[in-house]
Amino acid sequence: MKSTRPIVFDTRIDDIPVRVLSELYLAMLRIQKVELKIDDLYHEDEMKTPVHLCLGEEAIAAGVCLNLGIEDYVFTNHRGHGHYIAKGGDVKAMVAELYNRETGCSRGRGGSMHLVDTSVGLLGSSSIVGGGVPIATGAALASSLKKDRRVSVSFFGDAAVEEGVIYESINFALLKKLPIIYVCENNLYSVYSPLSKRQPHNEIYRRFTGIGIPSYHADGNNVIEVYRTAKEAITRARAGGGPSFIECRTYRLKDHHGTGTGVEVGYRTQQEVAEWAERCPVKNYESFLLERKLLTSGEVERLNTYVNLEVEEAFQFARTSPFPKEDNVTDYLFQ
Ligand SMILES: Cc1ncc(C[n+]2csc(CCOP(=O)(O)OP(=O)(O)O)c2C)c(N)n1
Ligand SMILES: [Mg+2]
Repeated sequence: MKSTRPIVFDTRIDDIPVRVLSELYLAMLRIQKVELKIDDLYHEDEMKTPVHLCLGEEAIAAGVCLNLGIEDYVFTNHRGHGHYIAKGGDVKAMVAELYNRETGCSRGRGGSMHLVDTSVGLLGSSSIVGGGVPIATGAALASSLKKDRRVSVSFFGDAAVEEGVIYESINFALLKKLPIIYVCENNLYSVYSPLSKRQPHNEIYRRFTGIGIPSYHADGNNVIEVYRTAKEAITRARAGGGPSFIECRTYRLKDHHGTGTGVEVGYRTQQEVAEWAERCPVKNYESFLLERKLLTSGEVERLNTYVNLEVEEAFQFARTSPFPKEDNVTDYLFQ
């Protein structure tokens, strides 16, 4: 699973407003710094939730979600921190959720894999592989019937395309021309199993081209490529042109869950992780913005200071927030 290929940013970016170019950076920075802080504090065992960090995958969440409005819908999976943050979610509420507090976005009852925040259109997270896909398709059907011009995005991993429900959902979305984008974050692994041992072809999007859905692939570590690809698909969906499938190839720099790298478990090598760390979407994009003089080093420093503060505040808020009370702990749960 080598990829020494450098990230190639398109130099013709005049069509993207400078404001958007820096917002993409800010969104990725925010995701990265929150994840790094979780990584740092997880050993304290105060976050009573499994965590699946998305370090290395920041560009997909940012590149897709910055094409969406707050009224649009996002559905995510077990690796959903980045999607929640990029959709405009409240970092304080997300971190409080990991600390199981009443102030969490799911009132502390859900944890990392069950983030929900209807105020920003994050309608749900499912830890069942592929589980969010039919639900997102249903939301797109509702939008289509109501003609509310909302677009739904369903994020899932490369393992989700091994579930039958995705083919049923896409068939239905095509039939009804639903306003939905299926975004496959192909990070080359399902837990400890590499893609090459699970699927006959490593270009997932080609399979979907075969079933008739417009299918794209983008370098998932190149935020401009993801942003442009998602823009085309989302614009078409909003205009009534139906669904699209986007495969974004990427790599998670951390283990499947928790804070290791996976090297200690033995299913991948230090060299592979190091090669992909070179392709860090945030650092590479930052260098691009500096080289192109789209941001100055002073602005980069200010943004970093700003986000560091935001993250500190979020963790402070979470750790000082109350837990659900014993007599209402089962509120909001199906019983
Ligand atoms: C239906 C189902 N089968 C198996 C699992 C166990 N499981 C949890 S995450 C995961 C792998 C997910 O891989 P992928 O979809 O590629 O997402 P990634 O973790 O790589 O982001 C598996 C098999 C599950 N949660 N649900
Ligand atoms: Mg995967």
